[in-house]
Amino acid sequence: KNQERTLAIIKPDAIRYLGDIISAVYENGFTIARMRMVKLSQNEVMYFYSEHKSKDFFPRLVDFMTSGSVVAIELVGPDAINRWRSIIGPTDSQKAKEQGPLLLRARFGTDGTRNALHGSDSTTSAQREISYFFGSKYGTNTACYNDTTCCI
Ligand code: YYY
Ligand code: MG
Repeated sequence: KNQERTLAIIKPDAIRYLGDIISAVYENGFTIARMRMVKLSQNEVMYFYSEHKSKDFFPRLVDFMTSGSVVAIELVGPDAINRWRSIIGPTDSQKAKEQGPLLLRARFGTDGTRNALHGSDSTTSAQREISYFFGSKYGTNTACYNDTTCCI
């Protein structure tokens, strides 16, 4: 009861820590519903992060997220959305290191871009992001950013 779903992403800089991250997921009482490894194209990343398209860090974010494979994980658990975000810590891994060495972005991330992990920030984002990676045909992300050939 009170079960909620959220979308976690293990980013390219943290793929080498896949095992430790999966352990942390279960140690914190989450269940994995679905999981998928994928190398995203630039257009796929631009679409996933389109809320940030006008930010100065956007090109850096797209470069980083296309620098290697990612693992998308559909997490299930009580208060999953907020709890996963509080376990990973603040966006900037340097800030996470100041807040506590056990935060996952402190353990596995480096800076404000290479921060190891993603977590949905609301039920609306969680639904959108889960369908993005796990929707029918893996292709519900049809409105890709400025490109129709990018659907995963
Ligand atoms: O939700 P969260 O990932 O914690 O941060 P957002 O503000 O949504 O930014 C998404 C993503 O963009 C962040 O995980 C890293 C990157 N980013 C960046 O490279 N530089 C910034 N100053 C802010 C965010
Ligand atoms: Mg965000």
